[in-house]
Amino acid sequence: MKQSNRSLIFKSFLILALILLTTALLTSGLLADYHGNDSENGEVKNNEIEKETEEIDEEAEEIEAREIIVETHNFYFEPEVINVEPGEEIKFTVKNPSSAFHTFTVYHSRTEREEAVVDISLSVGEEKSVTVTMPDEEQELYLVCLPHEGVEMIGSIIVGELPEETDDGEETGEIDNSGEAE
Ligand SMILES: [Cu+2]
Repeated sequence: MKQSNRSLIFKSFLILALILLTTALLTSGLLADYHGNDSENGEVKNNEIEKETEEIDEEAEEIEAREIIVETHNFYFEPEVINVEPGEEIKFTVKNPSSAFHTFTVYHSRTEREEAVVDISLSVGEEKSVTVTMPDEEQELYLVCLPHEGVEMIGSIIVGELPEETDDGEETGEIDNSGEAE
């Protein structure tokens, strides 16, 4: 009796184990299948997004440079401060409605004048346009009318966002070591 009981229990265990194994296999199979489909859908979506991005890039290339209109007057620029983004394509259209000759000249700074970023000369009533790619680094460019620099016909082109200046003209967060430097 005992022996047959044992074999019965053993058989039951075996059947139970088989059922569990089958269930486990089926479940894992189904899950794998589900995930498989999921990633396929994901790939399709990614491809669609890539295509859309390419289309947007192509559109962006077709967009013309941003136009900034500047007027030269006796003896100031209007506007005096121009804000641009680093690397931005800008079409400067400069108009001279004043009664004097002016230039719209842009240098990297008041002292760095080896290479002008922009240099346009305008006789009375003239209008000229030039398209320029702005520098990639954030900085303040120096705008000047060459014949009228003496009367402070100057301005600036701010590329990107420069740190705000404090009252004494020092950049915020900068250690004041002007006494030691020179
Ligand atoms: Cu001038």
